[in-house]
Formats: sequence, C-alpha cells, structure tokens
Amino acid sequence: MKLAEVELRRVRMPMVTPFRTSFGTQASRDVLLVKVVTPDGEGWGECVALDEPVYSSEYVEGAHHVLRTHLLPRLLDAPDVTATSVGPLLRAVKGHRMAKAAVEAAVLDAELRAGGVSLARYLGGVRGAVDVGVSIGIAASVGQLLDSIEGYLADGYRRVKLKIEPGWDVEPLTQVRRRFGDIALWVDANAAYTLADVDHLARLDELGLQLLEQPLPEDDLAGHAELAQRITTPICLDESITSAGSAAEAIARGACAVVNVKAGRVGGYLEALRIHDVCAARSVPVWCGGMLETGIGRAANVALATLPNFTLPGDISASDRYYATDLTEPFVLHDGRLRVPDGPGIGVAPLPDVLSRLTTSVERIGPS
Ligand code: OSB
Ligand code: MG
Repeated sequence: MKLAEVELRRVRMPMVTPFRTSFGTQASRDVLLVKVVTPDGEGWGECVALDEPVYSSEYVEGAHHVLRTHLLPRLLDAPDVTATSVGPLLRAVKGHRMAKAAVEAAVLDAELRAGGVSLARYLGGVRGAVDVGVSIGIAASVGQLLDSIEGYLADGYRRVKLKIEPGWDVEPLTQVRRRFGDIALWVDANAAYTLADVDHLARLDELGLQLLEQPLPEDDLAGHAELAQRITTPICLDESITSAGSAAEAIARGACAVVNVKAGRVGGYLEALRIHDVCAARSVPVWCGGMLETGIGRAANVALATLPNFTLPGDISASDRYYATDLTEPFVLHDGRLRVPDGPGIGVAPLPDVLSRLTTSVERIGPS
C-alpha cells in the first residue's frame, strides 16, 4: 500500500475513577490516535503514551512530535508500506516504541480491513473470547479499596491486580485477604522498590499472590533475578521487557516467571507476537497488559490475548471500568470475558459523533 495521508488526532478521555500508581495519578487520558489513509481504505491505531514520561520515557506530546517529524515522513515517502515493512522502514530511529507501535497498528488494521481478515485470525488466535481481570489503583483508604474490589468482583472480573508501593502493600493486602478470602490476587509495583527492600517484599509471600509485577527498576534484570531467589511469589516483568530479545534474556537470567505483554511498550503487535512465541517456547506464561486504552487499543489487545500462550487474564477490562463513553461501541463483560470482534482488522472503529465531541486537535500529514 502507498500511504496517502496520516491523521494524528488527540482525544481527551475523562476517566470514571482517577487511576493512581506509584508514578502518579491519571484522571483523564490525552489519547493520540493514528489514522492511515490508503487507496484501499483506512486503518486505526492508538498510542499508549501517557501525558507524562513517568511509566517509561515516552509521553504523548513526544510521541506526537516524533511521529510528525521523524517516523511519518519515512513511511509517507516509501512507495509501498505494509505492516511488516513498518519496522524496517523505521529502524534508523532509535526507541520511541509506543509511537512506532501506534502507526504499525494503523497500517496493520488498514491492511487487514482491505483483505477482510480479523486481527485475531491474522495473529493466530485460538479463542473467541478472552478472560479478563481488573487493575486497581492505590486507594485513599483501605475501606475504599475494599469497596472497589467488591464492585469489580460483583461485575465478574476473573482476578484483581492491585497497585502497590512502599507504605501501601502488606497492610491493605492483608485486609483484602481477610475480606475476600482466596480470590485470584496480583500486585503491580511499577518499579517502586529496590533490592534493599527484599526482606519487606518477602513478607508478601504469606499472602498467596499469583504474581508480583515489576517490583524493581526497568533496567535492573540482575536485581529481579536476585529477588526471585529470595522470595517465593512469582515475578512478572512489565517495564523491563521491551523486545523479544529482552524477554529471552530476562527468562534466561531467571528474572521473571511470567511476562506482561503490551504491544505499545515493545514497538507493536508484531513484536508482541514474537514475545509470545519466545515465552511459549520456554514455557513462560504471558498475559496482555493495558495502558487504559480506548476501544481502539482495547480491540487490538483483545485480539492479541486470543493467542494460545496468553493463559492468564489480561488487564483488558470492560469499557465502563475506564470511560463513561468509549470511542467505539463499548466492550462489555460477559461472565468475566470480553468477546473478540470478528470484523476485519481490529473489528471496531471510532463512533463519529463521539470522536468529534472528544477531539481536541487534528493534524493531517501527507507525502513531502
Ligand atoms: O503498569 O500495568 C501497568 C496503566 C497505565 C500504566 C501502566 C500500567 C497500567 C495499568 C492499567 O495497570 C491496566 C489497564 O489498562 O487496565
Ligand atoms: Mg504494570
């Protein structure tokens, strides 16, 4: 396909409840959408970069800038662009995986829509609905935390992942166990601890957690490997896994027993597929992470989670857990699962009236 034009659109999405992590609070998302226009039709991608560079070094204004200035010109000047050629065409630009992932997703969606193939089928999915959980931010009080867990369990979510940080860990988790018994419970620290906290983290072992996600800094694989020797709770990596190569290395070093796969973090759905395969070959289970996506990014995540080694429930909650009004037809929970859209590409598109109401800016970029 030759790209005729690429649209960079910013959409302001107020969140139903502010989402607090060790790195800050998200009360709304400033979402960057990428729409590619080709002679064969359009495709959509969502950039998962947050407002600020606090989860990783990327942030939405930076992603917008690198797309406009460095990434899109390389694609718009190419005579032929397919999803598999986006990576090679953008290879000269270092990093910026979330920005690259968004445009690759849009090209892939356009290609699959034109070919009448769903993303789940293209990736090799094996199920028509995916098990999902819910990720719950740090609460103002233990009482509020317990109330929100009660609500999500009543909705049918298959596991609960709680954000933790020093000062918000053993105590609230003990209360959660006391109140809800043997629920499937995970925790995510977003790199809020250091190896000096090993004795404290070992106290989590009594709580029967299914996993501890990213306790230590992104670049500390050695620390995670050491921690894994000293605690029994399985370690899952999120921020540290940026490619199939880094997944293979983390596993080889004993730094993780489980991998959180986020296409945005690793540069796209094609690299996410390679991570799935690397982990499957080493019998390491994976699950699909989330970045508070709208229905556009969520649809692609649901498709990814249909792959066979996605054996744990994903951070792919229903639309209403995040947004009163989603950009697409809402994703709805059915018995703790989301159904996989079966239309071509990601199978959903923005609802025009909602999109125009929530849009804060639109920029169209053509060939030079
Ligand atoms: O670490 O998994 C994370 C949201 C924003 C940034 C990082 C993370 C998260 C979540 C939310 O945990 C997952 C979701 O989209 O439900
Ligand atoms: Mg995480």
